[in-house]
Amino acid sequence: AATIKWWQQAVVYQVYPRSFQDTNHDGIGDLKGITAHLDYLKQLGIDVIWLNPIYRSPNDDNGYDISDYQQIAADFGTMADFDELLQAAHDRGLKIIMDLVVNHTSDEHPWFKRSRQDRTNQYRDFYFWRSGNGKKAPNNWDAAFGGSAWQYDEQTQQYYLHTFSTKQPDLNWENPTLRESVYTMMTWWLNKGVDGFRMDVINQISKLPGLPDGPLKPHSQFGDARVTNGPRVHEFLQEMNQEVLSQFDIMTVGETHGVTPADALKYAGADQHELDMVFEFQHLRLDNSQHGLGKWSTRKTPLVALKKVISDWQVGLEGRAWNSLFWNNHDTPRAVSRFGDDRPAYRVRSAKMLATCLHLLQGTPYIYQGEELGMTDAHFTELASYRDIESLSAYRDLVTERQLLSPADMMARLAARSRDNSRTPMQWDTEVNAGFSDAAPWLTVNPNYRQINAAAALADPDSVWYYYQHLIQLRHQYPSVTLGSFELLWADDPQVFLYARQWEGRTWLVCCNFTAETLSRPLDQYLTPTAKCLISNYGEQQPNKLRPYEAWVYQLA
Ligand code: ISL
Ligand code: CA
Repeated sequence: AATIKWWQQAVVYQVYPRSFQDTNHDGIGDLKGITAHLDYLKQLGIDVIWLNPIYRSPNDDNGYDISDYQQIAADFGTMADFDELLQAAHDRGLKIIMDLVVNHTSDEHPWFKRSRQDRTNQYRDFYFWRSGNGKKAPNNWDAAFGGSAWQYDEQTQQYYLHTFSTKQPDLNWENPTLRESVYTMMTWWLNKGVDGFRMDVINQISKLPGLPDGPLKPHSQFGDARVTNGPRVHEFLQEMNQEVLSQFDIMTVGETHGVTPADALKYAGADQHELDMVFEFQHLRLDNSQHGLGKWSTRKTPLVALKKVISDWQVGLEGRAWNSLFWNNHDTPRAVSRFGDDRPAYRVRSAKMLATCLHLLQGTPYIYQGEELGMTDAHFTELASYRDIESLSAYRDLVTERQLLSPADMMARLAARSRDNSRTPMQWDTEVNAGFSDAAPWLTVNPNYRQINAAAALADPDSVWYYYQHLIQLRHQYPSVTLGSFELLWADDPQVFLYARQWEGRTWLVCCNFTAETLSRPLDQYLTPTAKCLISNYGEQQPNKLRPYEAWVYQLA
């Protein structure tokens, strides 16, 4: 039998600490709040918790701007709180992986404060400092949160590079001292006992030599900052692996925008000695704008294209690398609102359908907090409800400054795509603010918490929650789920996602109706009377029929 690594059989649960549970009445989730819910997570059956950044930060980008890698943000508690959380998790057999954000720091990090003081200090080269062309920035790159990727700094009369906000200067990985400092910091956390890292935009750490202009973006004076998959990225990751990662029994997953399955074989190939997995985003870009506005669109994902992307990843990595499986995270809309149907009549059914579709694939599934409740998008109607830097800067850019979109149009696009959709507080019960906090929460609680909350889910055997618990049990019980090969059937069907998994002569068939319609399909060619149902969201299958958002898994005889 193939040797299975522990993280190949694991299910990961992503906790966004700011929105999980407040325990000290400031409206902000904290570490003690996570510790308080470990039994809830254990009962769900997950194996690993991924924590979004909890380090000291001025919070320009909710903790992705770190001013001290070895201190806990005061909002979240203390290092003693962290140690207690880690111990309590380990006591329950749960692992914890940390977010590692080393493409950039905060401009308030001591490295950057020193770096900006003069042109010759020993930290100068930890970042990218360049003189402009006259009054123009060193190149035409755009920043992810709007405007130029270069910020002029009066003190030394040069520009620094920031591919995200001006408060997130990019680190220069060409500098060996910087790399060693990062490795030392990583080793410090691993020695503490953390079980791995999710690595933020890790495929951006090697910039193109000479930092050349990128192709002009549609409707923009800026060019595409071509910073992904640079020439030295694999060398850096192999060095990191050799010096740090390979010394510990951990799991690593790289956040890698703009990668194909072929790229993933380099980052996470079984014998590459880099990372264990990557997050790919091809399946989350299929509903992007067709008019050059990137993610700011209200389109729906076409199912045929979605199936093709997923199939390409399943087949492309089979036996050579390992997939990460996810519908949503803290940067995306909620799965049920985006790919399912969050209307009351269909929410539960479609949330279970999406869970079936994802959890039966080969790879490691990631559940984003609240997904197990079928939590929905925020559906904000006021700009003032939004907190996310990306949403606010996109509105300023597209509506206020360039007037490419009307306010109403942009509000519809924010409602469909804002990162705040998934960041609203966790809905625990029907108490004030959904039991998240008794103070005003940092981001408005979704008013649907009166119907959608953990207490209600735990009291209802038919809830989305128990369905996730069942899916996790299936994965832990049957090697078919972890190891079976994947084959897409009915590739051109625009409404049904049908695939087979094969393991040691056994075939499992996974069928998902992605629509609110009742469909007829020739399923009896597969489902003989002896086929055995392993899980479904309606009960027994009806011959050659699929009800709205019906999903099932059968073992064929
Ligand atoms: O959020 C995005 C699109 O809506 C992405 O383009 C995002 O900027 C990209 O996935 C990188 O994300 C990661 O790094 C960012 C941080 O803001 C995100 O929260 C994080 O997941 C900068 O550190
Ligand atoms: Ca708090």
